[in-house]
Formats: sequence, structure tokens, C-alpha cells
Amino acid sequence: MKRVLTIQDISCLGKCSLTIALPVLSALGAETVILPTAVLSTHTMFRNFTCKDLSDQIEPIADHWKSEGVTFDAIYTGYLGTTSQIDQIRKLFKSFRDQNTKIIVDPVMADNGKLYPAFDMDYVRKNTELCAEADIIVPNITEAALMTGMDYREEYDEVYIKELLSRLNALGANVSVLTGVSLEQGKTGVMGYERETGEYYVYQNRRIDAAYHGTGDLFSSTCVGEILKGRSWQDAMRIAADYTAHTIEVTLENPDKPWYGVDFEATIPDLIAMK
Ligand code: PXL
Repeated sequence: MKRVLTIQDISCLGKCSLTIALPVLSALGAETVILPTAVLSTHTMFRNFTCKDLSDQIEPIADHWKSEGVTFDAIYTGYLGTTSQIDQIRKLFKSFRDQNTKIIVDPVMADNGKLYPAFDMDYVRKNTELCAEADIIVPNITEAALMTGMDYREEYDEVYIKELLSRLNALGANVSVLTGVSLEQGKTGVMGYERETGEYYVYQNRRIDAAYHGTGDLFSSTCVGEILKGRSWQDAMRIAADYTAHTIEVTLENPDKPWYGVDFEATIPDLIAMK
């Protein structure tokens, strides 16, 4: 069985970060080791959330794993907390990376043209450094624009997306994938670039007019799980885009849906069956 380490916060209520990554990766058949970077009462779209930083636990936990001889097939990072925490995680990458370890970084920090409440431009710079260490990065357009110094645009064409990809590629990861890319009316999906082959990959599926929290985490957790199953990054992105769209549709049909997340629990059986 493949073993993946995922490093992100645990929002106790809110259907995001670890409460998505753990069930999704487990459902896809990977042994999932977690390293919580902070404990929050909820995600940060709630008001008055509590937050306990766990930075002081990263090193002792990693040291213990080292002493036990633990290795990982993949390390996947999502929402982190502070710039100094990113330095700690870069050290952890160095310590646990071997020839076969895939490092996937989702530089979670912004969406819809805006940084999330907890972050500033220093954090953007640090996240950019973290991306340089990865094999695969999966930012959305807002995060990519912030990291590459390009303008964020709501209306764009393929030329803009390719320029973003080219600048992301220059950051260092072998595969750069932009999420939330809409190249045709009524469609949305991903566009990625692989440096080793020089190939682009575009996948567009139906666009559903609803934005839910946690869908980025659902997308990247699915990608990681599918890659660990042995799929190419392109197939993993396609399945993750389809699964995320399907989950949004199912969520929309639920009259009792909570405002803060998607009903991915209802669609896990469909994810397991996806090809
Ligand atoms: O879904 C990304 C995410 C993860 N964790 C926390 C968040 C967010 C987005 O706002 O606030 C704590």
C-alpha cells in the first residue's frame, strides 16, 4: 500500500483541509499519515474561529518518524499557517524526500482575486519558495497570479493562462497545474504544463454556477490519491475535475446543505468507481 503524508491544518468543523484529505486519500486506498499544522474550531470563513498553532510539534513528530525509519511515497501539503512553518516544512521535505517521493504542493492562500484573511505578501513569497521544492503544484489562478507577479484577471484567454503556466514553470516544479481555468463559455477545468516533456494538458468540463468552500482541497486530495494509484498526472487531474464537479452538483440538490462545505461524503462511492 502506498503511504502519503499530508500536512495541513485541521479545521474541526468545516469540511476542508485534513477532514477532506484523510477520508478521500483513504477511500482511494492510500495509507494516510497526517501532520496537523494548527487546530481551528472552523475554517476561516466563519467568524470568531479559534486557532492553536502546532508549529512546535512539527520537528518532534518528524524526528520520531525518522527514528522509526518511516518513508513516504508522497508528501502533500495544503493550507499551512505561518511563514516560519513553511521553513519547517521545507526542512521536512529534505529529510524525507527520496528518489521515489512525489511532493505535491497546493499553495492554499487565496481565491477569487483575494488572499484569505490570515495571509499577507510575505506568506505569498514563502509559499512560492515551497512550490519550488515540489514535483507538482496545483494553484488556482489567484494564487498563481500572486506568486508570479501577474495581474489577476476574471476575463482571460489561453494566452494569459499559458503565460501564467510559463511563469509557474520557472518557479521550479516539473508539473504546474492551474485550477479553475475556464477556456470556453459554460465550461471550467484545468490546464497544466510538464517541463520534462514540454506538454500542455487541458481538460474542461461543465461549469456549475456555485462556489463552495473546500472544493480546492477536494480536487487536490483526489489528484494525490489518483497519482498514488499509478495514474498519470493528466488522468489524475481529469478525474479530480470530474469528481469535484459531480460533488458540487450533488451538493446543490441537497436542500439541507450546510453553507460551509460540499457533500463529498455522499459521493465517495462514485469517486472509488471513477476511471
Ligand atoms: O479550504 C482551504 C482552507 C483550509 N483550511 C482553512 C481555511 C481554508 C480556506 O479558507 O480557512 C483553515
